[in-house]
Parts: sequence; structure tokens; C-alpha cells
Amino acid sequence: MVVVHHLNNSRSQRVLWLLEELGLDYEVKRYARDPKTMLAPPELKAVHPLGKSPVITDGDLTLAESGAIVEYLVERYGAGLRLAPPVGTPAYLRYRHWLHYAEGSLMPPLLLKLVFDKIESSPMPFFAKPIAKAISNKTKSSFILPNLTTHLDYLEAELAKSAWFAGDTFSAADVQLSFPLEAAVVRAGLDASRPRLIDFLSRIHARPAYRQALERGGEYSLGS
Ligand SMILES: N[C@@H](CCC(=O)N[C@@H](CS)C(=O)NCC(=O)O)C(=O)O
Repeated sequence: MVVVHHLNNSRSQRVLWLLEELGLDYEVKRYARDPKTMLAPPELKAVHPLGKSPVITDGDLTLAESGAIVEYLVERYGAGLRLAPPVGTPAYLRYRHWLHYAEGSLMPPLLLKLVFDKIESSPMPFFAKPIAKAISNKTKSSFILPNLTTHLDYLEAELAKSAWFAGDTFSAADVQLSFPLEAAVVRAGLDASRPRLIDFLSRIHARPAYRQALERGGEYSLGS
């Protein structure tokens, strides 16, 4: 049976959702973030040396990295469910693009935004505060925010071409993109000015499998 090593409020929520879409039986082992540092607990390092979530185990296999997990689950258990377009088609290339893009391109500026927001609100000597704030503002305005705008504009435009990211059919690429888009609402000002992305989020949140996965995973809030 597939076991998901699941950290609260994290990317592994989408693995639970994918398993629900696949209709598979699976086990969830929950891990709680340190409330101060928000880091994963050390027990996750016993599962995989990186100590991050998601990680799955399936028999003898231990697999980390959400894109790889999504590909593995769809290939191994998704036959006939159409959660990926047929291999070798242009739609499949599009699907694979999104699987890599979500973590490879879209998450880095979202993570940078989170880190710089945290730097600004961290306790520090009073004389360091204006310096930290100036560096943070400059990095955000010159690099992070323009990048986020480019990504969100790109994603919004892509949804003008088809109902779902890889085409007219829902796929695991939509599952993989859910986390960065949910994070973008909280961290990157994604709002009704990009109506297709907001509509995408409403449609995924209405899926029974998405809701069921929330029940299995427990706390899922991306904070501010
Ligand atoms: N690119 C990796 C990122 C994994 C990752 O950073 N996971 C976060 C959860 S959203 C984590 O485990 N954070 C806790 C920590 O770094 O200690 C993936 O997609 O699986």
C-alpha cells in the first residue's frame, strides 16, 4: 500500500488529493511542523535523507519530490483514468511541462517572497531593521514581484487556451499546480484581477476528491 509521509500545511496535500482522484487505498503518516521554525520534524529524515514532505513509500520504494511522485502514481496506478494525456502527444509534452514548471520555475519566487517577508517581520536589533527592510524591499521590487507577475500572467493566459492546464481534460498537472497557485493567493496577490486562475481554484476546490483529501490530511492553511 502507498504510504504518504505528510506534513501539515504543505505540498504533500496534493499527493493525497491525487490518490483520492486515483481512487486508491493509501495510508497517511502525519508529521507536524515545528510551530516556531515551521520546519519538518527530524523523524522525516528517517524516511528520506532530505527530511522534506512529500515522501511516499510503496513496498520497497521510497520516493521524494512531488513531481516525481505525481508521475510515478499516475504511471503505476492511473491506467484508464486519463489523469495524463497519451504519451507521445503534444498534450503529453504540455502536461510534462507543467509537472516540472510548478516546482522548477513557479515555486522559487514564491519561496523567496515568503523568506523576505519573514526577514522583515523577524526580531532584530533596532538599528538593523531599516537596513534589512531596505534590502528586502529592493529585492522584492526589482526581482521577486516582477517575476511573480510574469508567472501569473503566463498562467492566466494559458487558461484562455483550454479549461485545464494540459488541455480540455483535468489531469495530474492541475494537481501539481494547485499548491503554488494556492500559495500565490496568500503570498503573491493572486486575486479576481486574474479571473481564470481564480475560477481554476474554485473548480479544483469543488472536486469531491480534493475535499476528501483535506479530510485525510488535516490542517491545510498556507498562512500569510
Ligand atoms: N521540491 C520539493 C520541495 C519539498 C519541500 O520543500 N517540502 C516542504 C513542505 S511544503 C517541507 O518539507 N518543508 C519543511 C522543511 O523544509 O523542513 C517537492 O516538491 O517535493
